[in-house]
Amino acid sequence: MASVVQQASCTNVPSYLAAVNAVAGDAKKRQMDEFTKHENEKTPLTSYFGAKIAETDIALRAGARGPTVLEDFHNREKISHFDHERIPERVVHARGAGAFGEFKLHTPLTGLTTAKILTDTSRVTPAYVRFSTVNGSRGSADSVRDPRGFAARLYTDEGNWDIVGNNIPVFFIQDAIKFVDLVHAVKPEPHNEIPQAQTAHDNAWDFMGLHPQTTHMQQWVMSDRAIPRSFRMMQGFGVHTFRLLNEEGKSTFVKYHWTPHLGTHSLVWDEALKLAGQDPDFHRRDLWDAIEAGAYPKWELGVQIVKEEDEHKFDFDLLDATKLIPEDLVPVQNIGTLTLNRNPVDYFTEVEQVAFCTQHIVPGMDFSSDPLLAGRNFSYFDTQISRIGVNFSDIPVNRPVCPFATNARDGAMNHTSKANRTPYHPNRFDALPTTTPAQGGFKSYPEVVADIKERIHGPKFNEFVSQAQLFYNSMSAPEKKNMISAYQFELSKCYEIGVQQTAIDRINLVDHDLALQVATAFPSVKVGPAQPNHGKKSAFLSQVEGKNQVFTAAGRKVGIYIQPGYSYAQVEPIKLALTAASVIVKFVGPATGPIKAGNGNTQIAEFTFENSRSTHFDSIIFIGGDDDSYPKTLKNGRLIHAVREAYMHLKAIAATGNAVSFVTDLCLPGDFSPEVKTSTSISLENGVLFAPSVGIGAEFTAKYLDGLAKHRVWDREVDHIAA
Ligand code: HDE
Repeated sequence: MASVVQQASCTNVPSYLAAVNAVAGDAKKRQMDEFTKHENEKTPLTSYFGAKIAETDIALRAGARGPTVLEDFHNREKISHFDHERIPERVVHARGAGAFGEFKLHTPLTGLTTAKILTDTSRVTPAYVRFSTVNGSRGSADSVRDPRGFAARLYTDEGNWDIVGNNIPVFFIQDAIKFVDLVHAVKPEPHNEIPQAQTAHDNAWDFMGLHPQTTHMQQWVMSDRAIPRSFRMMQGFGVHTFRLLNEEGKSTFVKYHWTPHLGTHSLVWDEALKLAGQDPDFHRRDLWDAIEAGAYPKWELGVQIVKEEDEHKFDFDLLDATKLIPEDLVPVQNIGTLTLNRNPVDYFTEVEQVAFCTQHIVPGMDFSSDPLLAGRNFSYFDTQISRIGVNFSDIPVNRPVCPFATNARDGAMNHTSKANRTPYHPNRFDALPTTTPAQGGFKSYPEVVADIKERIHGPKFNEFVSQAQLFYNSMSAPEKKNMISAYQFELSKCYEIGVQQTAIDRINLVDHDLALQVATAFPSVKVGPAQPNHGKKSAFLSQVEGKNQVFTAAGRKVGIYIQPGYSYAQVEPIKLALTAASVIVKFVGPATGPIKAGNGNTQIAEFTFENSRSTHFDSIIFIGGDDDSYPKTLKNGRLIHAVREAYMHLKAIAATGNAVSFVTDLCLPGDFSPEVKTSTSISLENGVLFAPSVGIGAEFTAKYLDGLAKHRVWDREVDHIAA
């Protein structure tokens, strides 16, 4: 059943031409094209070494019923290559999806850096982003509770710049040496490899309980941030503090932010759980479909700038990746726009083999001494060598678009003949390739370091609670409620009371009321005495009430449900208005293909009642029919469930004409006043829009778009969330 649902929701056949033609003049695309092999039916099938092959379906055998013979080189070659088709999946962030695009700077950081990508507004820089979950295997589901990777690569004219970030601005740990313990703890437990792609187990919470440094990140992961609605609706963060270096070699600290044009929005947990089965590719498909439809996702690149001399003015350490710089203290300045506009043509070579490295920076930038970043600068390069091989930088998706020349030689799968007889520096040919100390070659920042070598962090690294409180205090009421449920779900999957107790103790340090509420689900654990909460809030952290949050209907996916005999006059204006507002409209019918309206016109349904669920859409609309018998045709368990489910998931719903009574009487009896069925005007109750007898005009579509843009109907009766 689940697989039927999954397949049928793939509505866009990958369009090779769309992908190839999308970005004229893109230097990265032109480069990739040189390495792209276009096989078609006119090319004869050959062996891997070019011999034409006459038969590929039956192996060479000694007679019709005899043994298969070893001599068949084609059979051996075919199977043997297949045997070696996989490379190891990433040790973390194994499941992901990527896309190409471009970055345009609009506000130069003049005087702060020599990096042209951050100062030259005339450039269009090819870009690539891979989004991922962290914990699960390559085949796990997209919608699990987890941070999301947001690894961006900018193919600048000065070399590749990778910002290997997440959708959460802080991290679990402060020092890379702890990463191994963290990942061993959160991954499926080693004895039975359960659970997949989740932290809802004893080891994960044991680790978090024993490591106070995880307190802040834990709040984010238990919040709705860890179940994003879409990759297109996620923020991205470089997390660490980096440096910018100007002409004089002066350094400024910087944090990077990606802010989505569509706003930052999340699923609700029940929806996320269901999607893991109903469409495990939910996020990957959403990104793919949006790009194929020309609804290119965009983000603003923002920077938080801190002068070198202000390094110590905060009550947290800029080198501590478990802390953010509150935007209330240092505003984010948006400086450029990233657009993703081209899907890959080959997932393996363009997504699986993309190899990000935090150490990929360009002249005019440098690292800070964040101990987490230092470890990453080692780890990424190292992991690519075992995952892909030492020549991973030769793979097309990893090549820079600027000229590049190194003295690296040999290694497995080296496929470029380097006609250079002196691969060392200096050499008798005037040291080709030359170094460029005076022409902008990369130079490290000459940071003054004079201290004792020991295993120690700065004193501010030892404060773990303040920003966790800031985050929790800043949440709106529904977000707090969701966090309580998330904690209860996760800890209920821990079977050791000691693990639950330590977790509650830690939550109690953040907020006593939160601990009391979470603990209602665990009668065996005790909540200690109230601890002080500083009560401060940030105006920027809530997804419901946060400053700068964007609410738009654009990019949303709406399912319009129709049955034969539906009213074309009701469908058409909605379709036009939604499409004009950049909403992705999908029709759901009893079968795919043309569905006949009462007036004989047809509308193509791409989804069926059986192969889709309300979870595939941001909102659903039920269209009435041209005659009075129409509502009877809607008496279908799937449809009734769709309305109840969308209602429970707090989504905007609309019904027109005689489909109104279907919603009020059959699906949600008792939730609406009786007048909504007979009213001659439009009514909006509990986030459901009813137009029983009026024509579908500007008022209806404006109200509907407004509800859709709000993302969720947060004040809908909360009991339904748990129902
Ligand atoms: Fe990673 N991380 N990480 N990580 N990470 C990897 O590199 C690592 C950390 C992040 O789409 C690995 O290519 C260490 C923070 C993303 O291909 C590996 C530490 C952040 C991706 C690795 C961290 C990230 C990775 C696995 C602690 C957010 C996916 C495969 C110091 C700022 C990149 C690979 C892609 C992937 C190591 C912590 C983000 C093993 C040692 C903090 C988005 O090298």
